[in-house]
Amino acid sequence: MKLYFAPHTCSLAPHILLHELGIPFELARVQLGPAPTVLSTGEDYRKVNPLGYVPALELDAGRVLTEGTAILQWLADSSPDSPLATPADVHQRYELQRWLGYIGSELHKTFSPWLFHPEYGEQAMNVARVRLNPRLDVVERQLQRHAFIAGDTFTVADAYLFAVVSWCKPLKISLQPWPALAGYLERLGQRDSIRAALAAEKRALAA
Ligand SMILES: N[C@@H](CCC(=O)N[C@@H](CS)C(=O)NCC(=O)O)C(=O)O
Repeated sequence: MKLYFAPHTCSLAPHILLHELGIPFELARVQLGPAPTVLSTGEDYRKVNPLGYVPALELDAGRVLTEGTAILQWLADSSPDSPLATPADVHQRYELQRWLGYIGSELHKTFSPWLFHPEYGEQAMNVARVRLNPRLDVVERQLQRHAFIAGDTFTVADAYLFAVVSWCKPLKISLQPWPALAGYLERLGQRDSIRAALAAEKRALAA
């Protein structure tokens, strides 16, 4: 199994999950930009994902899965005995879907143009910054009531939330208004899976 990734992006989420589940995998680093390429080969990454987005997961059968939330759930369900597999309980299942949708459309895609597309300009970035506040408020309220984003146990949505909200630091967004979120990031940052994924990203950047 091969994970196409780029350091400091949402591909951190499936990277964390691969460690969490103990699934053997290799990494292929993608250089994001106008013409994304897999650095080690120079090959055009759009052959893997036509939009040039990370993450993509090459399955052992050679098929490629794109879209972060599908990858996360595919990985979790490929270990059906894991507590990370899709919950059987209908309420829990849709609570998880709710948060995956929320993180993807309300958080990730508010941050994303700002981070990866400076051509959107300063005005778009200022709008994104303002729009983030009420969206982080929603997360804060949930984390005041629960240890994890979809309830009281770690789920695939936590891997995704961790990856996305970690962007606050490089963007110099203070987490002071969201203390439960700040504590959550601190706590999750101690997880072995997250430490291992971040260490691998660091090694990739240094290589
Ligand atoms: N819909 C895709 C979006 C993934 C995405 O936005 N990836 C970002 C990194 S976090 C990216 O590759 N951006 C490159 C670009 O926008 O050109 C998914 O959810 O997997």
